Amino acid sequence: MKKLLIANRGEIALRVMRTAKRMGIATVAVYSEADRNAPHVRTADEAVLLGPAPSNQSYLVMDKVIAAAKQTGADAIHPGYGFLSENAEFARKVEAAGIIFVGPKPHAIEVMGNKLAAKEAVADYDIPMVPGIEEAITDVELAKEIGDKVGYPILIKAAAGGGGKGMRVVENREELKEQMERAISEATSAFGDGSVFIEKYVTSPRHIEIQVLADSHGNVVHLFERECSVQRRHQKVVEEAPSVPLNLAPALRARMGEAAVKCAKACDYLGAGTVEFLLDGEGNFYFLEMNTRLQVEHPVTELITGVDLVEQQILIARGEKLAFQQEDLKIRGHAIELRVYAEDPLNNFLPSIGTLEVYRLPSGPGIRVDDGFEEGMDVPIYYDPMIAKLITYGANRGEALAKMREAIDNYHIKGIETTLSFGRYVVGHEAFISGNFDTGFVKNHYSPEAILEEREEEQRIGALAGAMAFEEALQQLRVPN
Ligand code: MV4
Repeated sequence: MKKLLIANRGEIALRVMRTAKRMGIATVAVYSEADRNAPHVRTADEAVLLGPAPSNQSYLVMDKVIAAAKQTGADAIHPGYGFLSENAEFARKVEAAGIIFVGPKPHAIEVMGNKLAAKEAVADYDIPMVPGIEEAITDVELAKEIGDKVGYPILIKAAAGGGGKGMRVVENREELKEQMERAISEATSAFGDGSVFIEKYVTSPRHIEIQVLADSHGNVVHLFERECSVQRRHQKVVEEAPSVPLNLAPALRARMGEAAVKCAKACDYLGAGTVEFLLDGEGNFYFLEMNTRLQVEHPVTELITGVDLVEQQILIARGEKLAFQQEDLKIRGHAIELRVYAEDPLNNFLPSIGTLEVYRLPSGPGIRVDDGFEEGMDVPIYYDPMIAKLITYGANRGEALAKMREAIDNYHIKGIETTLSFGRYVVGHEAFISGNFDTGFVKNHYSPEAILEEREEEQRIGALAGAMAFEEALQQLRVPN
């Protein structure tokens, strides 16, 4: 691999380039008209314009991306996350063009892209799954039988869904018919595939995911867990590694890690992937789905393991053997990531567009910022609203948390609203600090008033401090020495 095209934009394009450059690999950026002046374009050795701003005319056009690789002589393509990263057809086209796809084989992407196919693939591997059915269902009478068997509440999920899209909770038998008809019609219009299936609804679970790496020589390892329970409408807000409950239960951690490795083996996985589980209050865990890409929150795993996941992706894509085994991997310290979105937490998280009039980063030991913006830039409306990831590291969770609070306070953004204040509220909340929280955290603990109250409190303290300093200054004036 001599020249890598990064089929993405923003922070993840820069993140991939950083490692490629360190490995002596030349980089090619692709960009849309809205991203002409974006840092990822300037950072790359070469850049190719794909087309107009909307992603369906630029970053999502497979043939344009592949043509850009051919034109520049790139011998590999890294898809990042989002866009074409979990598109089996794209992976197939890249391979057919004689270019290395830095990611799994099309087959694994396809299998894991369908939740029912995924369950079927891992069924023989002794991986715990939520009670329910493993096939598409349309018959309401049959659904009622299943509901009675597993017990209410139940959850109807779309086979082609994922990330929470197309899910419906059914509280009792009487609601089932109506909810099922809705779920089928929603899935048909959203995914062009009306297949739905049923699971028992696990109430108040934690969302724990396990990072895996698989090489082309049959070696698979896991790199422990990430705790991703703090989400707002299926959008992650804060992620951390390791997870508090798994720190208290090393045997459970080992079992979850082994289950994740089995998932990777079940679909003949290659590269970096993530297996999602639900963990209930009794220490039961259940397979949810496998994400066949590098994830947004991968840095927390990098910080606690010392492994550069992009480097591993590249080495694996080159056909090299993993240089370490499971026993070589250890958790060291604690890492927390806060996603900074251009959204207004005081106004129902509405996208906030505009110019970054002030954009100053926190820095220092234990602080990492992965971003794709600079002071003076506009935040375009066409793409994901995430502008940065603020990641902190400490010897333990308390230190990582203290660093996070300090880093948020030293992150200065003016010109747009961001979710920094929301993040500050989360990491200062007693439930988050205690580690005793689940996927209901935001719903149970957040309201815009909570941020406003915190702000007023800060202002009161600020005013008080000012008044005290003034008094002190007066005293000094009165008592000459
Ligand atoms: C569930 C569940 C409870 N029971 N499945 C949401 C994302 C998708 N990957 C699966 N999701 C869930 N599946 C059963 N049987 C609860 C969720 C869920 C959730 C999962 C992870 C993180 C946040 C969540 C928020 C609401 C619901």
